[in-house]
Amino acid sequence: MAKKPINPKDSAVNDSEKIKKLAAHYADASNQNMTTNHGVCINDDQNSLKAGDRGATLLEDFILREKITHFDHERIPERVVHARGSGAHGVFKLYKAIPELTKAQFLNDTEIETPVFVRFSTVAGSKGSSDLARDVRGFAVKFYTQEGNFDLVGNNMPVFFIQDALKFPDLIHAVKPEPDNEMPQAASAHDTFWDFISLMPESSHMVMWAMSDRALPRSLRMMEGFGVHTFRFINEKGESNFVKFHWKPLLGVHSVAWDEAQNISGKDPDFHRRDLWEAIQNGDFPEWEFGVQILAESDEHKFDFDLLDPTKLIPEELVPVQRIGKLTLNRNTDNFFAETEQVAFHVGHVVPGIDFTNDPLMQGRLFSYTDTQLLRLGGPNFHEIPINRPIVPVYNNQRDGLMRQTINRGKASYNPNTTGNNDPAQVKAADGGFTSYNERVDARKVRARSKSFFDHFSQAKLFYNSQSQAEKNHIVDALRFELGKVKTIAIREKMIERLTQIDGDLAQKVATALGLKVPTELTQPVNHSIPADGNPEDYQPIEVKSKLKTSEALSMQNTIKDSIKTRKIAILAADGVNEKSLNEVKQALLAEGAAVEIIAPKLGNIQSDKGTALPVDESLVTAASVFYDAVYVPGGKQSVATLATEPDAIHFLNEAFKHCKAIAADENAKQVINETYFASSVNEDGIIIGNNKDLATKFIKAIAQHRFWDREKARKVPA
Ligand code: HDE
Repeated sequence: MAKKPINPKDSAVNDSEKIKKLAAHYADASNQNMTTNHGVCINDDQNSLKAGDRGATLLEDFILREKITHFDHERIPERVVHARGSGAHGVFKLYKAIPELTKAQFLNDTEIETPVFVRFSTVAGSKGSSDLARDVRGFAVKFYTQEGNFDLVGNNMPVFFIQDALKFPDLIHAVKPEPDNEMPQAASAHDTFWDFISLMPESSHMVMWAMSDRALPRSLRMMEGFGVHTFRFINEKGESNFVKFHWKPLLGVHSVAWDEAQNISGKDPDFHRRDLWEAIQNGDFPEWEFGVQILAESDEHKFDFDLLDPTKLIPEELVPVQRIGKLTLNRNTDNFFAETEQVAFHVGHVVPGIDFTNDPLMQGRLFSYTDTQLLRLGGPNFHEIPINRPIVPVYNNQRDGLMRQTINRGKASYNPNTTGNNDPAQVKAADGGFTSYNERVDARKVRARSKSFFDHFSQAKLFYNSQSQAEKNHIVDALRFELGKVKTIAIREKMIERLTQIDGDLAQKVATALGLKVPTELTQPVNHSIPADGNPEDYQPIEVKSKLKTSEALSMQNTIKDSIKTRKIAILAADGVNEKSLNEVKQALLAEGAAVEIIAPKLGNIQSDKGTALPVDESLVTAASVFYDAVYVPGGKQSVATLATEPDAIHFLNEAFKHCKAIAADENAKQVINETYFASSVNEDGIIIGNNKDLATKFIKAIAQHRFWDREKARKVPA
C-alpha cells in the first residue's frame, strides 16, 4: 500500500509538520495547579513532612520522595563524542528537482518544505565545555521527510582523521582528556593526541584542517557542512550515482583568531550557542545552501584517490558543487533537554533514493549510532521520544521494551499473520518501500586496507598550498601551540617528521619554535598501523602526484564578503557623546542588517551632547572586544575625554586591533585613538577615521572584509 503523502500546504505558517506534532507534547504551566507526577494537587512545596516542626522527616512523605528521586535521575550520560551541542528547528526547501539522480521525494518536489532539526557540536569536550575549543564541529541535520527521517550526520570539515572504523575508539581515547588525571578538557593540545596522530600518517590531511581556522568558527552560522563520506543517490530506475553532500553558509565562512578564541572561552563559553539562539530570536535566520557533487558509477576509478577513502575530498575544480536547495533555521528549541539532548542522529537513517557506499568508516558508523543511543537514552524505544519521531506514522511488529509509549492494538505482532489481515503490509519499491542498491559483492573475507587508500600526503599538501599566507601562518601558529603543549620530546620530533612530508617550510617554522631541527633524512615514514603479521614495507604511504596544485574552495580567504548582516558592532561612548555622530553611523550599520550595541563605562543611560538619554547595552565591565566584529568611537568632547582616560576602553580598542578587526573613529575622537598602541598605524587597512556618512560607508566595507590579517605583524600588541 502506498504511503499517503502529507500535504505541506496543510501546515500553518511557521509551524512545520514536525512542530505541529511536537506541540502535542508541550506542557505549559501558566494558570495551572501544581501536582505530583500522578496528578495529585500539592498543598505545600516548601516543607517536607516531619514528626513535629523540628522532628525527623517521615519516610511516608511521597511528595518529597518523588521530587528528590526524579531529581536524582535527571541526568543521562553525555554523548561519548560531540557532547557539547546546540540545536534549532528549521525547514529545507528544494530549488531544483533531481529525479534523474534520486527518487527521494524531498529532493523531487520543490513545493515541499521539509521540517528539519539541526544540532551543531564540538567533538572532544564535555557537555559543559567551551564552544570555542579548537576542534572539529559536528553539523547533524535530521530531515523529517514524508518518507521517513533522513539524517545527514556531518562535520564542518570534509575529511576525517582515520580510514577505518576500527580505529575510532583509539582516536577518541587519544584526544579526550588523559585517563589518569582527566586533563586537558576540550583540547587536542596534549601528548596522547599527538602521539596517536604522529603514528597515523592517514590523519595528515585532517590534521591540516583541524589546525586551520576552520576549527575556530566565528559563528555556527558561518561554517560549511560536509557529509564527508561518499554516499549514493538511487533513481526510480534503480541506477546509482555517487554523491558528496555540502552545506554552504549564505553568510560566508569566517573564523576568529586563536588568541580571541581562548579569550572568549573564558568570558563566554556559550558564545556560539548564544549567537545561534539570538540570531534566530531576532529573526536573522541562519541559511545554508545544500550542495551535491555528483559522480557517475562509471567514473568511480577516474581519480587519483579512492572515493571510499574518508580522508580525501573531491576538489570542486574536478567536480563542481551544484546547489539544489536551502536550509533555514527559524525556530529555537522550547526545551534543551527534550530536543537538543534527546535528539538521536544516525548515519543509517536514510530514505528511499539515498544509500551507502563501502567506505569502511561509514560502515562502522552504521553500527555505532543506534548502539550508543541504547545506552544514552536508556533502551530501544528512543525513536518514540518526540524529537526523534518521524512525521509519518510508524507501524511494525517491534514491541515492548523499556519506556514503551505506543499502545499497539490487536493480536498480531508478527508477520505473516492472518489474525490481523497480514497488516502492517510491506510496501512495493514502486510505492516507496526501501530497497538497498544491488551492488555486486564478490570477494574473500580479509582484514585489509586497499592500496588505493595509501596516499596520505597529497591532499594534505593540496590543502596547505591552497591557503592564503595568513591562513598558513595560523596553521604554523596552531602547531607551535599544540606541539608546544606536548611534554614528550620524541612525540614532537615525530610530528616534525610528519610535517616535512606535507611541507618543508611548514615543518621548519614549527620546528624552530619547538627548538628542534628538521631531519634531513626521515627515520620513519613508516605507517605504524600495521597488523601483527603485516610486512612494514607493504604499508608505506605512497605519494600520488596530483595535477591540481591548489583548490580555491579550500581557502576561507575566497569566501563571500559582501555583507555585514548580523555582525555585532560595538559603539564605545560615554556622557556627552555627539548624538549625531553616534546615530548616523549606528543607523547606517543597522540599515545593512548589523547588530549594534552601545558600550559605556557604566550601565543605565548616557546623556548625549543634546541631553538625550541613550540606553547603554553593556558596560566596559560586562563586554569585551572579543564579542564584537568591529568597533566605532563617535565624537563628543566629554565622551572622548572620558574614554581616553578609561583603561578598559583603550584595552577594548587595542584588542580589536590585535584581532585584526575593523575600527572606526569620528575625526573628533582621535584623542581616544591616540591613547592606543595603534595610534601610529591609523592609515592601515580597516582603520577608518572620518566623518559620519563617508566614514559609515568605508566602515561597512571594512567590516564585510571580516578581518585584516595582514595586520598580524603587529601581534605583539600587549592587549
Ligand atoms: Fe560520529 N558519533 N562517529 N562522526 N558523530 C557520534 O553518536 C562514530 C564520524 C558525528 O549531534 C555518536 O549519537 C564512529 C564522522 C556527529 O547528536 C557515536 C565513527 C563524522 C555527531 C559516533 C564516527 C561524525 C556524532 C556519539 C567512526 C562526520 C553528533 C553520540 C567510524 C561525517 C550527533 C551519538 C549529534 C556522534 C560514532 C565518525 C559526525 C558514538 C564509530 C566521520 C555530527 O555513535
